[in-house]
Amino acid sequence: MKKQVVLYKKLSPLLMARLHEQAEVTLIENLDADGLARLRDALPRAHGLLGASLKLDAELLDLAPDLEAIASVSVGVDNYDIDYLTERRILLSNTPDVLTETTADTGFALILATARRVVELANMVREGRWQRNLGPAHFGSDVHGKTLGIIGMGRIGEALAQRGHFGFGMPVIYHSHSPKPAVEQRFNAQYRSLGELLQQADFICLTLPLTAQTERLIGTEEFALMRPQSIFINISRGKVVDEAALTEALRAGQIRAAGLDVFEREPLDLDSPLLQMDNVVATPHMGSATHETREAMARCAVENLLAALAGERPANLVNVRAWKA
Ligand code: 8YV
Repeated sequence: MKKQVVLYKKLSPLLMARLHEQAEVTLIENLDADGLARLRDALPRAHGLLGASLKLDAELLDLAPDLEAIASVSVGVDNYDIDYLTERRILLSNTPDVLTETTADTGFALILATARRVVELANMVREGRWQRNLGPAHFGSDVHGKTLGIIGMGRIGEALAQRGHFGFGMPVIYHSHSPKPAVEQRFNAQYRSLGELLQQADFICLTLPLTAQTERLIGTEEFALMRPQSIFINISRGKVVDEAALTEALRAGQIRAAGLDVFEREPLDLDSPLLQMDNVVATPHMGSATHETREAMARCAVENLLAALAGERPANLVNVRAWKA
């Protein structure tokens, strides 16, 4: 008897075929009101779930008494109740390694776009406002040789350090829950307390997960430590930052600019004050969003799910305590 799998993220034909070999598949293509109703109708039959960007809380998952595994097409798992899943022995897996390089590329895209005012100046060309050679009013800031500060030295933080050190000759300083000797050796990176990093870095990049400990880690006090020429980059989760404090820091000139791929509420409201500022580059949570990487993530999630439904330990098990001894 094939297991019942509910997908709330569309997969490529190749991966759909892979799933159909092993499971009965219900696809919920959109998570609009109708899609969510269809998802709730499908949960009572579900043994496995696969998707991303949906908060799967106890209220919803109590509708799925036979659920064995959830495969998230993401590295972040802040939208899952890990304790609830572990208590129910539901195996949660994610897709950590396959998106590291692409997400770090996004981080550097934001560093360069924000420092060199790429969006603002490209729009000036597009709108016919390029009338003469650029003067100081339109100059950006250099990236090469500046101090790269990384908060959260995991896989993505390391990949960012690699780009800064080898690609742009940037001194790298970092803050993490513990020192990383291997990173220090590879990239001549130096550990700093959070306060020291905020005071010393020219680029301050958030690459840490959203947890109870990191929620609103960067707020009014932290922005006050930053230098007026510093540039703030967030490719982690919006809720790691107090967005009102960020807006005020930009308005007050406490920081020069911000490159943001994630926000407290997504999609970002069109009336957000962040969208009224030329020194803010805002992108739509595009961190891992390339054809190659999203297919690799989906492939990883499918294999994680099929392994779990076959009684095997998934390669990327998040809640290890849920795995039977
Ligand atoms: C996307 C991400 O949210 O992996 C994550 O945690 O934030 C991004 O890659 C995810 O891939 C949505 O499919």
